[in-house]
Amino acid sequence: MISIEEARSRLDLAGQSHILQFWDELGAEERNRFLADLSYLDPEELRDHCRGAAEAASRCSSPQDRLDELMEPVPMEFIGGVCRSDKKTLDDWENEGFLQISLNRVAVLLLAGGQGTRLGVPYPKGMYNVGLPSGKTLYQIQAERIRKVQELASTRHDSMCKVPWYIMTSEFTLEPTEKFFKENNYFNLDPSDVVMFEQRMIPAVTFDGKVILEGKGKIAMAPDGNGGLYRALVDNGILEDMKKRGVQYLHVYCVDNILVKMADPVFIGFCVKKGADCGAKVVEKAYPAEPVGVVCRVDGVYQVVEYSEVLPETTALRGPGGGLLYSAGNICNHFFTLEFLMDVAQNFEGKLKQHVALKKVPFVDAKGTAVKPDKPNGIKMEKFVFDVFQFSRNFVVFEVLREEEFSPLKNADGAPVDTPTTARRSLLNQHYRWVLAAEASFVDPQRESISPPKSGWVHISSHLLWTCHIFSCKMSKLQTEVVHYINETDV
Ligand code: UD2
Repeated sequence: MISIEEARSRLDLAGQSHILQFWDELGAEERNRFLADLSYLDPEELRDHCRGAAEAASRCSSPQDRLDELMEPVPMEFIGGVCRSDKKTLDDWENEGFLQISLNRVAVLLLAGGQGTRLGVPYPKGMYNVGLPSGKTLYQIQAERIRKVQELASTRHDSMCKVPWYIMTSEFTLEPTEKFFKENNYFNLDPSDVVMFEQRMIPAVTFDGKVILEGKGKIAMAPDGNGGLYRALVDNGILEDMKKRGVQYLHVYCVDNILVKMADPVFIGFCVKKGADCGAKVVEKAYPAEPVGVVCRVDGVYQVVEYSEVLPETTALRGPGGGLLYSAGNICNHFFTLEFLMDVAQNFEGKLKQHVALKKVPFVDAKGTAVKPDKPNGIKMEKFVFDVFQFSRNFVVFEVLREEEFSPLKNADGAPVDTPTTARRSLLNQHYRWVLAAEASFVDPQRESISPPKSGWVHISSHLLWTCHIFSCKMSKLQTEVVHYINETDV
């Protein structure tokens, strides 16, 4: 740990000496903790970060920084996808995906370092229970899907395969996530196959480039965005770990999509067969203001333009057929080869764009009084996970059906979209469709036949918890054709 003299001289160098303005008022323990935090700050990096943030914030609303004029939609023929392909092609991709999984070449990587401010719960989003009859949390649903995909690949190829689960957390989410997994016995996954690591945190800055103090002895820090992944992979030796395990392909996804298909064999197989080093799943955008980025070309290069960085009039543009011109909605489901990630780590990480987010950051004022601002007062700089697409040599896009693959949990109930209620309904509706597709029949507890329940009422679960009892399904059909991603065998 550094001394107070050293801290002062570093902060002077960075032009941030105000950080120690309350030093004399701190107790011994607080001082130690503060110095420990300060010892991680490199003065030059801090100076550049603060300057860069203030400059970027002053520019961010200026027209020359906008990409709207340079955007072009992705040509339709470039997009592969579920609806555009026949059964044989889809089967081929799925077979390829399962083969790669069975050879232990596929891992999943969860981005779970976000603070989940919109949902407003004081714990990591993955621990959220959306109110399914089984009471399963997002983490449990994801863990069970990993077990299921491992099981299916193992059965098909007579192997005992593993799909390691890498989980990127942040200072906010690491401890509770670890505790939650331990308390839940890692949801019956092998703990050595669940690898948690932490992304970096960076200081929030005022509009005039000063680090914000959250307390008298505490800097307001925030995770460096989900594009902090690439530094975190290096900081924590994760790329080596992947290499050691023989992993070649990564499915990277975000925590809050209740319908996420873990290590989706069709998507993996599609990307592998196309020889892609990088790929993105998309759904057709539902409405112009939907908060998803769009995959498009900017100056001829494929990339995602985030919803927060495009003008409303651009998102509302219509194509010749009347649909949205920019309709390839990013759902934060990405494919990367390990080789590509290594290339990014070595050659491109430093070139990733810093995005500006203007936020309400609680702070202490000059008198040391805690203030909760009611309008944005601070700048948080973030990198985005998809900003590496531009460095890809062979980038592919894969379109999937929204009702099968995308229903994110972003907001608390009461909001019009992306709430616990909408997420729960999406999953239950999907199970209902699966059961109907399997030609199941529905019976009451006395085994009397009843008419099918309403959609949104069927929940297939390993614990046999559903609102309506289902006894006489054609199980072989249900298992082989429909129940690919749930951990269920005993309906
Ligand atoms: C993300 C996508 C957006 C769209 C949407 C779909 C990005 C930058 N944007 O927007 O284009 O696909 O999802 O739901 O990917 N996270 C971290 N560390 C951080 C910040 C976030 O791990 O510092 C994780 C977070 O825990 C979550 C994921 O990244 O799992 C996406 O973050 P978000 O929910 O804040 O992103 P959103 O909805 O603005």
